[in-house]
Amino acid sequence: LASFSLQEVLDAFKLCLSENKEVYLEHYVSGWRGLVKFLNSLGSVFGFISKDAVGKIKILEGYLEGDNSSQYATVQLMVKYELDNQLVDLTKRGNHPESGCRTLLRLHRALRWLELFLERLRVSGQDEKTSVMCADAYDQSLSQHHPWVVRKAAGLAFCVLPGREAFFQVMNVGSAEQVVSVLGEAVPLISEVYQITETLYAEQQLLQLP
Ligand code: 1Q0
Repeated sequence: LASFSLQEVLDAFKLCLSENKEVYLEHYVSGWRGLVKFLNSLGSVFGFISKDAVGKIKILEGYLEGDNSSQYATVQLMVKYELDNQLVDLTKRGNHPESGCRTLLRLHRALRWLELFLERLRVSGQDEKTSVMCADAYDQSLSQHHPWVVRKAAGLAFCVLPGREAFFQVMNVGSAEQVVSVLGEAVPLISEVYQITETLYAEQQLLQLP
């Protein structure tokens, strides 16, 4: 099993955007696969998070490999296809609890957390705690979509995150300076992918999908 590399995740998110700023689902999913690898290397405390992410990745992979795969080439195509064919539960859970739209929305919300967390890491000083950076990013983003019990469990998991130095080592890109420089490249990329998806979902009023 190949070990995690931040560069690999960065490459996947780079490949995500087409020339006319559409988001390729294949590379989006592959970026998440890389992130899950990272999460798994942090230990079993993160298992409940990793399990949920893997479940969602698998759902999207299913569409990518399924009979209608051409309709899932980009997020833009997926949204149009699923809406045009009434494949999305819009107001309450019903016949389509695993639509591509609602599944991607969960990862999309998590991508905002990632953007905030990586930016905090990038500008952090040597003595700053990853657990605090992670919790702050979570409180500003994903936590709003989670019930109390999930927020509680997430908070407990953050406490056992490795320190900044060990964290940088697991990223596997070299010295702290190199990590900071790769993060400087990664954050704007992730941010752009996030913004494009956010705008699309807002236009289609999909930001609250059950
Ligand atoms: C490094 C620490 C990682 C912390 C991840 C923060 C997210 C915490 C989320 C905890 C919730 C997970 C439990 C399940 C929640 C679901 O209810 C929820 C909604 O789905 P549904 O189907 O019930 O409506 N699911 C989600 O909100 C999706 C959560 C996905 C989280 C995916 C996190 C992947 C982790 C990546 C590690 C990134 C490490 C960053 C540094 C690496 C350098 C690039």
